[in-house]
Amino acid sequence: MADVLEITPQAAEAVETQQTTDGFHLVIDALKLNDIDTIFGLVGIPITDLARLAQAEGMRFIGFRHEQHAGNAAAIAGYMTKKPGICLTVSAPGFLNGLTALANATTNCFPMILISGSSEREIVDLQQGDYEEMDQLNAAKPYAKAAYRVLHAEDIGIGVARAIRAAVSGRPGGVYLDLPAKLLAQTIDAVKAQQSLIRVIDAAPAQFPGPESVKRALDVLKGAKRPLILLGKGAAYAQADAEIRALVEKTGIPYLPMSMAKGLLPDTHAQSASAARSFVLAEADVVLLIGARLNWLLSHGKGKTWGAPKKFIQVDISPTEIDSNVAIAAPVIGDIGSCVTALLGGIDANFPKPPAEWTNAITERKNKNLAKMAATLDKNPSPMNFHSALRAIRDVLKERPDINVVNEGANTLDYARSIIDMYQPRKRFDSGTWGIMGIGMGFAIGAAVTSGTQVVAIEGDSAFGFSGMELETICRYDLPVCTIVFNNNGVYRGTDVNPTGGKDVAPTVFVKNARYDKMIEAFGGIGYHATTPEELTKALQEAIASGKPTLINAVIDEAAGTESGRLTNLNPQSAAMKK
Ligand code: ADP
Ligand code: TZD
Repeated sequence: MADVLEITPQAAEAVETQQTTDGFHLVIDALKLNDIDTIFGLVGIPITDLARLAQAEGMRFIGFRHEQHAGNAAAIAGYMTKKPGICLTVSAPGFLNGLTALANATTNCFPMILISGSSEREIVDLQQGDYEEMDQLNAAKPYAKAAYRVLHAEDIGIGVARAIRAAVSGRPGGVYLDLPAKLLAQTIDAVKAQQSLIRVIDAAPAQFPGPESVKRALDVLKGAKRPLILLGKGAAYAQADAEIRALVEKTGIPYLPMSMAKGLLPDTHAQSASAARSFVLAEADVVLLIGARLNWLLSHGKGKTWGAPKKFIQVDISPTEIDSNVAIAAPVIGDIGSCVTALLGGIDANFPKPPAEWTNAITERKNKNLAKMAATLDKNPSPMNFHSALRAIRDVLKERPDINVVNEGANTLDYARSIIDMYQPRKRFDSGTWGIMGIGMGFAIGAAVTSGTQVVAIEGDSAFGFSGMELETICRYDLPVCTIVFNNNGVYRGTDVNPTGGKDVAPTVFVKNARYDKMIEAFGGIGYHATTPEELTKALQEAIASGKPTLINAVIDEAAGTESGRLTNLNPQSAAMKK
């Protein structure tokens, strides 16, 4: 349902003065009408004027150095706000640079809209060789939740409305909107134009679960001897924080957060089973999945990780997610807020609590693992390793639970995920479903612009390299982003050698002892060089206190960590070569 606008005072004035408007203005009007206030992008033909106009009309335009990072910023803004983040690019190459971010958004269920200018249809379709010619609409389709093209100015309102609805309704995802250059320049009667715009009503409507599905789920849960709740980033996205907390606390069931669901309940919560992850996954007999998929990150719900056979209850908005990897005993289909509320309706004082035998076994395992981890974290090796560096960061961030944390790398990602506690929902943004490198600076900028608060990006040196040029963007907009580069001289580690003894270094090796801190100084930011946990602590405290663009070059032992971090099992050939 959408309402057609009443005639506005501007439109009334336009009638009197016989004004016309054009595609450029209508795109901006359509976005603004739907409360979209920020565009992330990179200008050029044919969208430079669109960006200028957006700014002139009071929107924020954040210009990037590469479209992929603008797209990632838009995607994370979408995840944080449940409103589609907007990325604007030029045609063909600009579009393709943005497409990686669009595909990543779709894969991660983040709502975003990639808007790209495109060349003349007549020339593209006859393949006559236009400037930046490409059939972008068809290129986008396999990687987007939906893709649309607008050919007539009077359809811009519909195009934008369809894109918004597609991005945020049901399972969120990336949407492509193709705007040919000719469309932007088209003129149209101003009154007709205003009347063609649509304000989208209830873009992501509540979807209530069937009562029988709720009863089935509660029955399975009641029969559990060793229940577990698994929270995914869908649960964080849903913004049903109080309901989810109530479900966990009323049932007393231990829970595990997936990485971006960390902080939905504070990681220090007594019921968190994070420190006994392998144990609970293997031993649980009933698992309630809330906004988490049984993909590779959860070993597809089977195999050694999952131990004995178990029953799954799955709460998800997408019906086709069910049974995608293993049989689901009790699917509950709907939006997480509605589903969790419905489940809570069936949980009263008589609802069986998980047996003490189960919760005590978890506590015992947790305490053992936490003590082991504390001993590792307490060590002070020289040079610093992942653990001692992360201990320093953990202790600073503990004091500022409001800080947004961006995290990518291999070892840097794996260790930070388990060592850095999160205390608030939607504060951790990482490589996600694909394990993609390159989200770092895009997510950091998106999070800083969206929240207006401090971001700390914890980056492997290889991971950082994918988006490092966006340091200029961070400095240009004076964003409170502190990037910490875990510098161990290479992809994974810096110790590999070329077995031939030839001049080229090994494929994983970078320039030794690089000074990433100097990079940010080139743009007026503040660089720090830290070789000990004490220096790292001091630098991070200063960086956060300054609220300025900062970068800490944290020197990590180049022999620390493992190849592929914890994904060594996905890299059997390399492991075999090293034996
Ligand atoms: P993680 O990587 O944290 O395990 P995934 O991205 O695999 O999480 O899973 C997120 C799931 O959440 C997806 O299956 C998606 O359909 C679902 N989802 C996203 N938003 C909602 C929502 N508002 N209500 C219900 N399910 C949702
Ligand atoms: N390219 C892209 C886009 N995504 C990827 N995941 C990879 C390449 C492969 N890859 C990983 O999976 S992790 C990684 C790469 C290149 C970088 C690891 O090195 P790092 O991290 O320096 O960032 P650590 O912490 O030193 O291990």
